Parts: sequence; structure tokens; C-alpha cells
Amino acid sequence: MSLTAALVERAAALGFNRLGVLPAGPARRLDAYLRWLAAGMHGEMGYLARPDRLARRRDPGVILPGVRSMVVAGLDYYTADLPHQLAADPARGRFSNYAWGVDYHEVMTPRLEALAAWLRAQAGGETVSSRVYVDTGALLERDHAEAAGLGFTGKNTMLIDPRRGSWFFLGVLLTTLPLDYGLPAKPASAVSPPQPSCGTCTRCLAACPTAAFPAPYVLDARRCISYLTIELKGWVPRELRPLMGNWVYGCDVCQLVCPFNRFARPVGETAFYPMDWDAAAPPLLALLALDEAAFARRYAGSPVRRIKRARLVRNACIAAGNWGSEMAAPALIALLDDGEPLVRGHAAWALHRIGGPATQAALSTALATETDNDVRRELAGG
Ligand code: B12
Ligand code: SF4
Ligand code: SF4
Repeated sequence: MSLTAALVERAAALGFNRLGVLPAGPARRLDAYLRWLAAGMHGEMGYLARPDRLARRRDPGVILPGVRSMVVAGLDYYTADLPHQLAADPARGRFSNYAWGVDYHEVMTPRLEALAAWLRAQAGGETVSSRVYVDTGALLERDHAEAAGLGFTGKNTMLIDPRRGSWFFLGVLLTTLPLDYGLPAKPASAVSPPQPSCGTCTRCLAACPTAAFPAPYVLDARRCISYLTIELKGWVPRELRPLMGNWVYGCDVCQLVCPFNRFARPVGETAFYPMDWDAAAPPLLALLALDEAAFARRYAGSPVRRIKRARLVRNACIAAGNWGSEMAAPALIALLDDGEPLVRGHAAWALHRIGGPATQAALSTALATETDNDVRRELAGG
């Protein structure tokens, strides 16, 4: 058996659902990436535009001198559909599927490292260097994954496996070893419409709650709920808050509507299953009541811990404002005294949405003592 065929078997034994191998080189659609950056669509994710990172995206040899091959692995995470009555319940906050269980970085990275160690061991006495990345590398993972034959790029910018949909993570292993390349990387000019493709479908573009797609295959991250709830550290633009519904961590709408995801099968990987439905869509009142200790306990090992308590409660305040129920008012009024201005300000916004004499009185009382100008603006409703 060739080394590459054995590698594919080894990856499957480690639990990966798909694997592709290609010669190391720049991403084929680097131009699209540069246009995206030039338009500012990366928002505050400044690391994506750093010149040293761009140099790496142009040439993976900057990341790993002497790199010959890229191994791209996919790991499925679809477990189940959230029952409709929970998904549509505005009293609950929704978490994106990928955050229902254990942090995928912690599941995938050790497996990629094990794959790299196995490859090194196969090389006999030869010195082999390698690097593994899940998300964090200066690499356009979806572009390389498409070139490696793992799927096609959808109009929602997701990499889609035509047989199983898009509910899978990607990871990349760079190695100085030469391998057999079943699907050689093609120059950008050769990327005529990939087969299969979205065809005439435009469901994701129409369904996006914040109209984040200025064109097919282009996502303006600044409008994407995933960016707003996870990556954006500060104030969520006021005009977007009403459009965010009850999403409090990520968003799955452009995948949920995609017909290719009808083919998704629940994974055997237990790490990605939610403990219970409250892990996927907890009551907003429970999220609003989280203090630092409860947050740390509840989200240990979950990707959610990355955004820390203040950002999650900020997101829950927005969802509570969209719920608009007086039932949320006492918890939101209590948050007007929170230590974090971000939380106080978004709680004030939610209380304005709820309205009523009691909330008005609480907002006026808080305004009398509030010193932070951003929070004062929210309390005043301006
Ligand atoms: C920054 C980032 C984000 C940003 C920006 C997303 C975006 N679409 O650009 C935000 C925070 C919004 C985000 C959201 C999500 N992300 Co994200 N994200 C990343 C990250 C770190 C970089 C992506 C990037 O460089 N974007 C810049 C754009 C320009 O590049 P691109 O997305 O690859 O877009 C390509 C296409 O648009 C294509 N293209 C352009 N024009 C044309 C024209 C045609 C005809 C065609 C065919 C293609 C095409 O070329 C572009 C360049 O390759 C990657 C990990 C990585 N290192 O690659 C994960 C990654 C893309 N994210 C991932 C996931 C799971 C998500 C979410 C589903 C999470 C969630 N549920 O909230 C959402 C999905 C939103 C969406 N529809 O993309 C997975 C995707 C797996 C997959 N099967 O595709 C990745 C690969 C992480 C991982 N390791 O698994 N993400
Ligand atoms: S993840 Fe949600 S907000 Fe972001 S592009 Fe998809 S549908 Fe729009
Ligand atoms: S919903 Fe339709 S247009 Fe969007 S990615 Fe899926 S197939 Fe393509």
C-alpha cells in the first residue's frame, strides 16, 4: 500500500470523515480574499489582514520551510435537529450546532498531531517537519479543502460535500514529505464552476437574517451574526440588533436552509452531542443570570468559553430585547448594575424594546448615576 493510501486509512482510524492531499501552494482564490479584505469585510478581525499573515497565505513555505504537501482533513459534527418548538421559542437563546458539545479545536488538534507523528514515523530515518492547524493558521482552509477534493464552495461560502452537506470542520497538516496527489491543485483560471454546484438555488442568500451576502460567494462578516456574537468584542451596531433574533452564539441559518444538508447523518462522535436541549437553546433568563463563576463552570471545555461571560450576556440581552417580554425585565434591570459597561448598555437597549412604566423608571434611575458615556447613550435610548 502506498504511503498516501495508508495515510487515508490512518486518518479514518483517528475518526476523520474525509481527507484530501495536495501539493503545497498558495490558495487558488487568494485574489478573492484580498478583495474581501480591501472592502473591509473582515471588520475587527485585524489578524486576517496582518502583512505577515498575508505572506503566509501567499506561500505556505513561509509557515513551514521546505513544505511539499498539504493534508486537509474534515470532521463531521451534525448530531441532530433542534426541535422546532425550541428553535422558534423567543424565550430561548440559540447556540450554533458546532458549539453544542466539546470545543472542536480540542477534538481535532490532537488527532492531527497524531496523524503528523504517524507520518513522521513512516519516513524512516528521513527528517520530516510538519505543522497542524485547525482554524488558527494563516491558510484559506476552505479553498485548500476544495482543491483537495473535499467538496465545492457554496454561495453561502461554506465548503459543501455534495453527499453529506456542510456540517464539518476542517483541519490542515503541512508536511515536508512528498505524497501522491490524486487531485492536483489547479490554477485559479481553471476554477470554472465547480461540479456539482449550487446551480440556480439562492436559498441561503435570501434566508440570511442580516442580509450579510452582498453577492453569491461573498460574506460581509461585519453583518454576519456569527461575527457579531462571537468575534466582535464591543458594541453590536444598533441597526443589526433587531435582526439577530434569538441567536446568542454563532448562527446556522445559511446552512439550515441548504438542500445539501438534507443528506447529513448524525455523527458517531459523542463529543459534539449536547448534554440536553438546554445546552443548545438555554432559557434566556438562565443566560442573563450567569455570573463569572457560573459561566466558567457551565462552559468549561466548550467553545463558548472563548467569548467570556460579558459577551455571552451581551448577546443574551439582545435576544431578550428581541423577545420583548416583560418576563425578562427584572433580570435586565438587575444587569443595569453589572460591572461591565457592555452588559449594562445592551441591557438598557433590551429594556427600551420591552417598554412599560417599570422599565422606564429603572432606566431613569440608572441614568442618574451612570458615568460611562456609551452606556448613558443606551440608557437615554439615543
Ligand atoms: C474568519 C472566519 C469566519 C468569519 C468570516 C466567514 C467568511 N465566510 O469569510 C465569520 C466569523 C463570519 C465566520 C463564520 C462562520 N464560520 Co468561520 N472561519 C473563519 C476562518 C478563520 C477564516 C475564513 C476566511 O479566511 N474568510 C475570508 C473569505 C474571503 O474566505 P472564504 O470564506 O474561504 O471564502 C472563499 C469563497 O468565498 C471563495 N470565492 C470567492 N468568490 C468566489 C466565486 C466563486 C464562483 C466560487 C465558487 C468561490 C468564490 O473564495 C474565498 C477565498 O477562498 C476559517 C478558518 C480558516 N483558517 O480558513 C473559519 C471557517 C471557514 N469557519 C467555519 C465555520 C464552521 C463557520 C460557521 C458555520 C460558524 C457558525 N455556525 O457560526 C460560520 C459560517 C458563516 C459562513 N456562511 O461562512 C469552518 C467552515 C467549514 C466548512 N465546511 O466550510 C472553518 C473552515 C473553520 C474550521 N476549521 O472548520 N467564520
Ligand atoms: S451565519 Fe447567519 S448571519 Fe452569517 S451569513 Fe449565514 S445566515 Fe447570515
Ligand atoms: S442554500 Fe442553495 S445557494 Fe446556498 S449554498 Fe446551499 S445549494 Fe448553494
